[in-house]
Amino acid sequence: MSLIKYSSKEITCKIVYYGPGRSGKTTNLQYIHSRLPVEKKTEMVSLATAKDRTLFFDFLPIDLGHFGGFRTRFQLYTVPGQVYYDSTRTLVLQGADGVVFVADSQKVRIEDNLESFENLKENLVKNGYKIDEIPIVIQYNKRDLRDIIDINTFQTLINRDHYAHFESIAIQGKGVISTFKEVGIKVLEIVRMKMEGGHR
Ligand SMILES: Nc1nc2c(ncn2[C@@H]2O[C@H](COP(=O)(O)OP(=O)(O)OP(=O)(O)O)[C@@H](O)[C@H]2O)c(=O)[nH]1
Ligand SMILES: [Mg+2]
Repeated sequence: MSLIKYSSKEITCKIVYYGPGRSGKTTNLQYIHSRLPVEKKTEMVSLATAKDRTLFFDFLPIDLGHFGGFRTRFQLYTVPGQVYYDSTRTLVLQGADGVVFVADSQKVRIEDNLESFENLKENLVKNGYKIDEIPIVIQYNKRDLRDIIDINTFQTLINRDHYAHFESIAIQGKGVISTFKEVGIKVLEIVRMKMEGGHR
């Protein structure tokens, strides 16, 4: 849950990129990292296998400057998508303020996407969330490939709850920033409501 520190006027929010193995979660963070201005460049931490599969998580801290007089930071994480890392996914999801679900558009990956989206909901519940209280944004990635699922079909299969959705080609950076902005705005709206509600 977002950390609002009134004494030092700091806000920290956690955003988790979730989705099936190799859908492009790490690539999203790498692109965002590459676009950070020099003065805000931070280290991106990736705990990966030799084959570049995320083993535990990726972590990218971002300093957004000031928001309502508070120094605001986002912490971006990715989960490992491979099915057998479920306990790690549950752990990384803990305390998330927003989730980006990165789906792989290839037709052959449809089942993996559905399974991963169900797994996200299960793990949110395991962490004590109600599904409708956390912002979720869906990203349909790898739109550059052949044999991809058309967006309407995708929407019917995965996005029955009408979350905001974006098409992307993360390796080219397309759609990455718009996805991030959307989840960021939603997360900050909740922070603002909390602050106005005087939850301290
Ligand atoms: N063609 C294409 N390839 C992509 C795109 N986005 C990512 N990739 C490639 O897909 C592969 C997997 O990307 P990652 O970002 O490592 O995937 P991940 O979701 O972090 O995978 P795990 O860590 O195993 O869960 C890499 O080879 C990427 O370069 C895209 O939009 N189009
Ligand atoms: Mg990864």
